[in-house]
Amino acid sequence: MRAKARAHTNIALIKYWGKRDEKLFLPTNNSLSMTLDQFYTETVVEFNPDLKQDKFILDGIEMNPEETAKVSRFMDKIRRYTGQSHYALIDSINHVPTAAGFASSASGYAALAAAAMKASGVSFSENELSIMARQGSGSASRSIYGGFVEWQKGEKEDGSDCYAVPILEQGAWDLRVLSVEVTHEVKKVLSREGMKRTVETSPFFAGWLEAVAEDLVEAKAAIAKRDFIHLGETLERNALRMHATTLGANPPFMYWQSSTVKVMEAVQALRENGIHAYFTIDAGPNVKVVCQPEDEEQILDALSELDVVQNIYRCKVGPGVSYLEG
Ligand code: 2P0
Repeated sequence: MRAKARAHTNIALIKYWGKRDEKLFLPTNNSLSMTLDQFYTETVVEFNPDLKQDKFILDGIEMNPEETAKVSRFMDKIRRYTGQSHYALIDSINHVPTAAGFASSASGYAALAAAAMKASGVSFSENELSIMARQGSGSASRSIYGGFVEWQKGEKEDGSDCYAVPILEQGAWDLRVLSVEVTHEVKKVLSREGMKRTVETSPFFAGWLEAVAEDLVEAKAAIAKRDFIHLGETLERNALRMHATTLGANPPFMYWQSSTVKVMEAVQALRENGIHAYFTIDAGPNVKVVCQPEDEEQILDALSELDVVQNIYRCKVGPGVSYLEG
């Protein structure tokens, strides 16, 4: 009736951008990510027959009814799937700098799904776990696994073939990600809303779907060969293509700030000097720079000198979900 799980965040190298079914969290395209070692969530779930409703504690603070209701709707999905009938105490600690604009929904829902499934007492496969996590937040489906992970969009309407699969294990390729924080501000257009608006109104979305399918093939080939330049060129191009769709939306929107562009220019300048660094950007202004271990220090030094940079977090490839005592 009680279980504790840890899950790490992930960074998409090929982006999830668009849903074909909002209720079931079914994406329009496959995506591919690298799990990160530095940022993670630990969650305890305890089903308790004495509780009259779910209770949600985040970082030691009991959450308000609105936040609790969000998590409770997810717990209802777990209860329906597992046959568990009791309400639960959910106690979660986020080791993710959310105030700095880093998303915790991937690690958050992956850890919650894992702890809740385990606590329910039923046996379940990793596919089933990925499917459950997906229904909290799409990118959480990928955080079940460490290393490099592909989330397959599947074909079925019920989402039963829509889950993540590991494509390269954590220790198989040592890449680094520098998470470059340029602002603490909360984003203006949330990713869920931005995705929806883009699908519904951007004439560039059709082009995105065509491009992302090609980028995925390139990225997988590059990972299979451990060809960093090929992967870097592909991931940077894919991020730019995703962001291009938002400019075509109605009303249009943009996640970048001038500071974002400064970091992008600095990365391009490093490349002109023969250093292999490539950027990717999610639904916000901060930038992630992907590189190989031998270039990390030099890239860190160069980016640290930019006046727009507030903080740089250094990440390696991280592990998948683990279950903990306590
Ligand atoms: C990704 N993003 O692949 C993409 C790239 C943002 C840009 O996954 O609505 O929080 O909960 O499924 O997973 C952010 O979207 O969206 C995201 P929901 P989620 O990482």
